[in-house]
Amino acid sequence: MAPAGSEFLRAVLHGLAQTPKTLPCTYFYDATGARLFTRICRLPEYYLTRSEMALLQQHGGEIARRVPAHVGVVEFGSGSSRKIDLLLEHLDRPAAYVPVDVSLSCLQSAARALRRRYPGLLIAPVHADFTTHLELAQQLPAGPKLGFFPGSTLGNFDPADATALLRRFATTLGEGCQLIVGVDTKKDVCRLHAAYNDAAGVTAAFNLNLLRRINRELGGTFDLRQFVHRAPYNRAAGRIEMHLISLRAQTVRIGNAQVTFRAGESIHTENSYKYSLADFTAIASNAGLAVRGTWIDRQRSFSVYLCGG
Ligand code: AVJ
Repeated sequence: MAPAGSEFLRAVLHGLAQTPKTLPCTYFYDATGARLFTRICRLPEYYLTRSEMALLQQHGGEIARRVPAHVGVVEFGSGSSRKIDLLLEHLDRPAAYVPVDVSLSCLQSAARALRRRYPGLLIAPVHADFTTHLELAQQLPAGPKLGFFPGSTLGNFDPADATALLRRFATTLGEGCQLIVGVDTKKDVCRLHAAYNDAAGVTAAFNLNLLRRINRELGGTFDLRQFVHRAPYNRAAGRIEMHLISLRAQTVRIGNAQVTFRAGESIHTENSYKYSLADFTAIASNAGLAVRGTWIDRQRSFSVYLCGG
């Protein structure tokens, strides 16, 4: 098998050869990036995590009652697994919990904590990128399956990819599965903008850390002072876009390759799509899933959907 680093190199060189330049947002989450993301989740401006936790706290029991007993739970992009508790505590004798994540350190510490808290529950972590084809049959006992995809991670995918991803989750989970998806809502642009342009600059550091990671892991020569974070809302597309803007004309080396930037040129690092109820229902239905339950808080800050095949 090729070392994981060469896949990163290939993705980076591919993205930076595009017009406009892009970098894949999956690579935000090295150890530093994961730590910065945890700090983002605690920012006063970043309402997403708090709103979703509150929804799950408030409605976890009601959601769990719609799920059969002995369900095998798969969480796609589980990170620190801090939300699954709000379901596990209400589910009727779940058969297994399978966290899937690219960060091995997150996965291991989450599994350790969950094993302590639920000594009777089979915890079977899978170190993988959830966007790739997943074979979970060995991890999961026979019986009904529940997918869990919180945090508005779906927002990272454009509508066509989001549809394909949900369809793939349903295939992985199998006939008769259910899927809980948490997505951010369309709302006042000022609130959206503040959440991705926080006063403390943590989101900027998170975005710039991608360049730091390229420097460290791929022998890059990015000067982090020569790029700035921008995160505008693209109203037509219904998404926040994260960019790194080159402050001047410059050439950067990455291993043996060279990449040149114009002054003001952007690297588009992330999309974060926002969903109305109609937007989400359309994506789910194109993926062959029906929306069976919808939970939205009073301020309409965030939404949680229960889908079924
Ligand atoms: C983890 C993809 C949901 O889009 O809000 C946070 C990532 N980027 N601040 C999001 C993120 C900038 C986050 N997701």
